[in-house]
Amino acid sequence: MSYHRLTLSHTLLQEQRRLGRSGTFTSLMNDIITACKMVSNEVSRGALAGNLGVAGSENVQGEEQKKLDVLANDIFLHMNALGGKYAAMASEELEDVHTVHGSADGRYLLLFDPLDGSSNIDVNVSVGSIFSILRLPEGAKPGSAETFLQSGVQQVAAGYALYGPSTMMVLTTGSGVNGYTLDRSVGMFFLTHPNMQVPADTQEFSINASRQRFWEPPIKRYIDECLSGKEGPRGKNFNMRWIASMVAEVHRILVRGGVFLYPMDTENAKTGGKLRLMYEANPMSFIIEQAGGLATTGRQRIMEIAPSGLHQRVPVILGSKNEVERLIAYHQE
Ligand code: P6P
Repeated sequence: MSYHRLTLSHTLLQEQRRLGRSGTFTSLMNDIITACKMVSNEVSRGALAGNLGVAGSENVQGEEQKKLDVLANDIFLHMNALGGKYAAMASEELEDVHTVHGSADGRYLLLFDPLDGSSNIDVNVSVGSIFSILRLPEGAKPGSAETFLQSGVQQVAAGYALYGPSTMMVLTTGSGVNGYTLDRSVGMFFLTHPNMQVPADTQEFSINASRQRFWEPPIKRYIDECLSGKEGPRGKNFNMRWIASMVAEVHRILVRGGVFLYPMDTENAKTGGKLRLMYEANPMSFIIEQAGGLATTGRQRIMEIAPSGLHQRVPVILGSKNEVERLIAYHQE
């Protein structure tokens, strides 16, 4: 019975009252919620809405854009500009910063990957949207990329929407992590996963094993030990998952533990890794850390990286605390 549950808007209002906030943050969060509901609707209609397939364009990453990449990006830009609370936005799909005109009092910056994992769209596998919110630095001129180059610890909030068998939103504002499920009959997200915690131990790892020949020694050692199972140094068997949709991997880890690895390797070292710092690694690291997990490059806490560019790529190892600590130790040896 949904009506016994708190809605996402209610929990935001509770937080606003608890912290004595003005309501600006609540209203900008509601715009993101609306954008995610709209993207969910388009994703779920898929072929019926003619939304599958490629858009015939490339994004700033040189990746072929799917129609839904472009549509999700437009929805995020439009819905989040209306509230006038953002000074500017940055998207995986846009090379430059998108200045929000008419937002004189915009004190926040929004970064997002509007549709992460979109290579899964045409084969009907879960995809998601990832977002991160920063404050516009005092006295900064909105619209310059430099205002976005803040380390992950500066994030005001981070979250994702997962368009899976059910549509969920997971959100942190720095006081833990809550998960909400969309009830399409009333068009509202209801609190279904309060205070999510990543189990400290796991028997499940996520890595793209086709890149094994490029792995650095610490990764090779860790994965080999997992694959050795009960008879090996870990004394237990492991299972592997790779969905190629970071949002789905992170959500599974939040629910039942695990470790996700997209490490630096000899092939991607020239670009610094695969995943993007500002709108993938940082928001996911904030969520994982707030849920008791860890997030590292193997050599550095992700949220302490001083960004050098809006689309900077970094290695990502995140999830169950004890497994990530083991991987950090292997990188230090
Ligand atoms: P690969 C999706 O493109 C993404 O950014 C993440 O969501 C996902 O974890 C990763 O890249 C998949 O990368 O190399 O396995 O296709």
